[in-house]
Amino acid sequence: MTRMLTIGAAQLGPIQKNDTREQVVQRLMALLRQAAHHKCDLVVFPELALTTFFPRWFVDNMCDADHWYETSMPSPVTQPLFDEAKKLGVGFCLGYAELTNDGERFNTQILVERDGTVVAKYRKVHIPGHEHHEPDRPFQHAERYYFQPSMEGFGVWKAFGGRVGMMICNDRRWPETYRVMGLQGVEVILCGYNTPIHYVPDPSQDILQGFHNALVMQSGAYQNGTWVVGVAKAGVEEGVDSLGQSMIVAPSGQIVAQTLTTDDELIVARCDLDWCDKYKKTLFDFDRYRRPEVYGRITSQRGVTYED
Ligand code: CDT
Repeated sequence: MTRMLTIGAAQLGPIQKNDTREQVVQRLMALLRQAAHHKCDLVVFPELALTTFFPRWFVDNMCDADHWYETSMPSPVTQPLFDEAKKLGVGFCLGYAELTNDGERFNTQILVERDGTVVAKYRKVHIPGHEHHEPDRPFQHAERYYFQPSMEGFGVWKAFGGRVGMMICNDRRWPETYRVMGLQGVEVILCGYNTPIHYVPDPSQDILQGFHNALVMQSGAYQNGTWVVGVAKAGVEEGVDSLGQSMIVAPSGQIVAQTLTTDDELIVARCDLDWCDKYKKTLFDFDRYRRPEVYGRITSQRGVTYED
C-alpha cells in the first residue's frame, strides 16, 4: 500500500496595491476549484497571499500598515475560502500577515485539513531584508521592520496521511530549516514565496534567481528524503518583477512539476509519501550515519568565527 497525496501548487500572479482582499479570495477560490477538479487533497498558496507584498514600502508609523495584516483567521473576508475548501474536501495552506492581540506581527502560514480543521500555524523564522528605511533602493524589502522572527521553530504535524512541515520564502535558503524538520521525519514541506528578481545588495545574483530557487529546494528535498512544494507570488507587482517557477520536488531531488507562467497557475503532482523512505532508510539514514557530536557549532554560534 502506498500513501498517495495529490498536491496542487497554486501560484498567484501579481496582486496590486489597490486589489481588494475580496478580489484576491475570488482568485484563490478559482484555483481551489481547479484543484478539486484535478482531485487534489491539498492546495498550497503563496506567502502573503491576500495582499500585495507590502514590505516593499516603508511607513514611518507602523499603524499606517495595520490594514495589511489579518487579526483573525479565518476572517470574515477569507471565510468563503474556508467554506468552499470544506465543501470540496480539499485542504489548503495559506500565507498571510498576522497581527496578534498582543500587537505582535508575524509572516504566517496556516494549514487546513480537508474537513476544515485548522491543523497548524507556522510563523516565519528567517526574516530577510532590512529594518530601516533605505531611500536609495529602487524598492524596499523591509520585512525586518514589519515582522518579528518566530521563536517557535519548525514543527512537523501528522496530517493528510503523512508528516507535514512548513517554511516561508527565505527559510528555504537555509539547510537548517529542512534538517530540523527532517529530524522529525517530515515527508512534505510546504513553502510560499515572494522573490524579487532584482536583488539590490548584489545585482549579479539577479540572473541566478531561478537557479538558486531550484537549487535550495531540490537539495533540501534530497538531503532529507522529503517532498517540497514551493509556490510563488509571481510577475510584475507594483513595478517589481518577482520570480515564478513554482515547483513540486520529489524526495529524489527531481522536479516533478513546474509552472510555466507568472500568472495564476495551478500545477499538480501525485506524491507518494512512501517514496521518502527510499532516501530516509538508505543514504540518509540519519540514525546510522549522522555525526551530531561534531556539529556543535551549528547551534552554538550564529556567524563565522576565525581561529587566528
Ligand atoms: N519574501 C522573502 O523572504 N524574499 C526573499 C528575498 C530575498 S532577500 C531581499 C527570498 O529569500 O526569496
